[in-house]
Amino acid sequence: MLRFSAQRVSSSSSTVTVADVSAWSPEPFGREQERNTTMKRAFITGITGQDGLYLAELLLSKGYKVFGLMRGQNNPKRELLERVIPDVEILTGDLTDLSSLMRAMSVAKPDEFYNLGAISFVAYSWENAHLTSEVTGMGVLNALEAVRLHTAATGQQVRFYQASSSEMFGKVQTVPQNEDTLLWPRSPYGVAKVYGHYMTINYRESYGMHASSGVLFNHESPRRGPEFVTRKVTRAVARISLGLQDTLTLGNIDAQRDWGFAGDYVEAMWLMLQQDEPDDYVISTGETQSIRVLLDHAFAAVGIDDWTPYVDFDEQFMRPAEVDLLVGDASKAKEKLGWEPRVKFPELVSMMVEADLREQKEIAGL
Ligand code: NDP
Ligand code: GDR
Repeated sequence: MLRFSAQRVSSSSSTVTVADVSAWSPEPFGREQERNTTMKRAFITGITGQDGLYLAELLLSKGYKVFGLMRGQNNPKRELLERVIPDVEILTGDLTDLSSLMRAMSVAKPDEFYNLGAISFVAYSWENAHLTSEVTGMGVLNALEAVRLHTAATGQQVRFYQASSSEMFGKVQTVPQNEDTLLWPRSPYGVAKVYGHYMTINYRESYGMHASSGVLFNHESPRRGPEFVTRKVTRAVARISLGLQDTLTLGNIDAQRDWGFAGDYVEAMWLMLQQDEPDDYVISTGETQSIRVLLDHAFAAVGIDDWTPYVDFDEQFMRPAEVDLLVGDASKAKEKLGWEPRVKFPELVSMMVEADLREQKEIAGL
């Protein structure tokens, strides 16, 4: 194994605590829009994921009746859903099974359909390219078809949100990236997302569907899956500081991402579906950081200034093709939706380290 050398970039003190995370409650962006949503019905695929949980909480807080699609006959996350969002009605189904989506639609009868379900781990998509194409790509077609067929059968109009991704920009053709930037995906996941993105636009143009696509840049939280780099780092830092782990092994720490807070980003999803006209929007902070800077902030949060003794390199975490520099321009979302990110990167990292410290102490009985 190789050890990284640090390129020191300023770190900042923590300003957001775990208490702030649990106390996070959305300040509405548009009070007028909020008043009009009483008793609306929403259907969310990907309800067990990071965004599904935050979005369900947001919609419940606005008075929605929320339905969530959960896959598998014994999904281990059912207990989490029942504990965190007990008011959500869970329906079983799978994005690869159109008839299951149709059945769920007939129960949920949603005014709004949020398609968040996907195989979302980019690194995994090279090893499971076909499956990723089926779920993350063709799954969008199934979701759109479920909406189209439901509307044809019942006359109910359903607004549709597709979770598109900055990964579609891949080998970036302009910096920063906006809604007009040429898409050049660099992973099977990115290619599948491009398919879903254009299929969403096609259904809007072909059938007049209120279908919007949010091109979201990376967004993180204490609920982020531990396979993603931010959570992998914050969890390891918590464990290292508690003496539960010696080192952390990473791949390309020079990659740069535009990282925001998931709680902010689900508000943008909701705002898109409150507009009279469907459209596509980039959602980002406009600031990019390398993984080196992430390491600076995360280790600083536990009082460690020099992280080099704790961080190793392993080739297995390198990707066949990398997305080197992502930074978004969300000015359209700011202008048309009135949306802006609220949590800054240093606060986000502190929030995640704090949450992981608490979780690791609990697990270890400390
Ligand atoms: P997660 O990986 O946390 O959640 C993915 C969800 O998809 C899980 O609920 C998972 O269910 C579900 N899922 C997987 N396979 C299927 C399937 N075959 N049928 C139905 N559901 C399935 O992702 P996030 O919450 O972070 O992201 C939400 C969406 O936004 C995804 O589409 C992602 O690609 C996209 N996105 C995310 C960004 C981010 O930075 N977080 C940025 C841009 C886009 P299970 O728990 O059972 O596996
Ligand atoms: P990403 O997120 O691929 O941008 O996709 P991830 O956190 O996995 O990787 C970000 C960058 O970190 C580099 N990296 C490592 N990544 C992981 N996971 N593990 C490591 O050990 C490691 N070392 C370095 C990666 O090479 C990469 O450059 C996320 C997902 O949520 C997608 O679903 C979403 O569409 C995009 O964000 C926007």
